Amino acid sequence: KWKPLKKLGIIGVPFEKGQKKYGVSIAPAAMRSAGLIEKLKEIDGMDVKDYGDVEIPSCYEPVEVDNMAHLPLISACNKNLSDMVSKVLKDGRVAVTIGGDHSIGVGTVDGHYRVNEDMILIWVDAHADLNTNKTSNSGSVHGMPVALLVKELSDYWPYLPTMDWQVPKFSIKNLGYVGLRSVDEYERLAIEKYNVPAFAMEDIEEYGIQKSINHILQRIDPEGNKPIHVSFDIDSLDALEAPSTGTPVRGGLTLREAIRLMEIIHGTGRLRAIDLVEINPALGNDSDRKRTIDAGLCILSAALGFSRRGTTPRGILDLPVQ
Ligand code: EXY
Ligand code: MN
Ligand code: MN
Repeated sequence: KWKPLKKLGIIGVPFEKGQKKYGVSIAPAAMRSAGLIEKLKEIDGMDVKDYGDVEIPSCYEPVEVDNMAHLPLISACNKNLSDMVSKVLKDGRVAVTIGGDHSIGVGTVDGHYRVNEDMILIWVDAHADLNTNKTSNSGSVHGMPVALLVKELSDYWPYLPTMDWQVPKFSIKNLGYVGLRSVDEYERLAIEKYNVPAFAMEDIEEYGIQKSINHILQRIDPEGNKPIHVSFDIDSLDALEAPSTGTPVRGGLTLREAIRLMEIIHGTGRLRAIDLVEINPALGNDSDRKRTIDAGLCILSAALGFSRRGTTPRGILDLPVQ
C-alpha cells in the first residue's frame, strides 16, 4: 500500500528564539545556497517545490510566561508553520522543513497531526526536548517541544497564553527517540513513566542503528501502517560530524549511522514529514560550517530516496552504442 512519495515541499523557518545563540535562523538560507533544492532534485524522479520561508510575525502579544523565554513569538511562528506543513501535505507532498531551532517542532508536528491523526514521530536528537517550564533548567523552549505536543503531559503545564491554537492531542505512545545522550532527570522520568522507546547512544552501541530503528517502528506501529514524521536535530550527530550547532554533545551518531537510519525510514515508504533543525552556520569556522551543512544535506537526501548504490538512468535499459 505504501510507497515513497516522489513529491516534496520545502519550507524554511528562519527562527531562533527557542534558544539563546545567534545564527540558527540563517540555516534555511545557508542550506539553499549550499544547493539544497538542486541536491534533492537529483534524487531519481523527484518533484521539488520550494514553498519559501514561513512568515515570522513582527507583532505579537507581549505576555511573559514563567521560565519560557519568547513564548508569544514562538507560538505565533509555529501557528503559521503548522498551517504551511498542513498545506504541503494536502498538496500531496512530503513536508521538508528546514529550521530554525527545535521549538519549531511544535508547528511541524501539529501541522502533520491535523492532516493525519495516525502519524508517528521519530525524534532524532542528543536531547529529549521533553521539559516543561517547571522542569527546564534553561527556560529555552527548544528543550520543550515534545512536552508541549503530547496529550499525556498536558496536565503538567499551566495555562499558556497565546497557545490556544495548539491542542496537544498527539499521544506519547506514538513517539520514539534515537540518539539520546543528554537527558535531564525529569525527562528521564517521563520516558520511563510512559515507557517511550528511547534508543540512547548506549542502546545504539548494543543493537546497532538498524535494529534500533526497526525495534522502535515495531513497537509504535506493529502493523507498519502509519505515516512517519522524523524530527531530526543535527546535534544527534557527533559534535565532530556536525560542529556548527548550539548544544553540541560528543559521542553521538556517525554520519554513516544517520544515513542508514534515514535509508531505513525511506524504505518503509511511509515518510511524510521531516524536519532538519539546529544547524547554526554562525558557529565555528568555515570547515565546521561546511561539514555541518553537508551532513544535513546527506541526511535529507538519504531520507528522501538517494541511494548510495547508485541508480540506473531513468527509462534506459542498455548502455549507449557507439
Ligand atoms: N535539556 C536542556 C534544556 O532543556 O535546556 C537542553 C536542551 C537542548 C535542546 C536541543 C535542541 O535539542
Ligand atoms: Mn532538539
Ligand atoms: Mn538537541
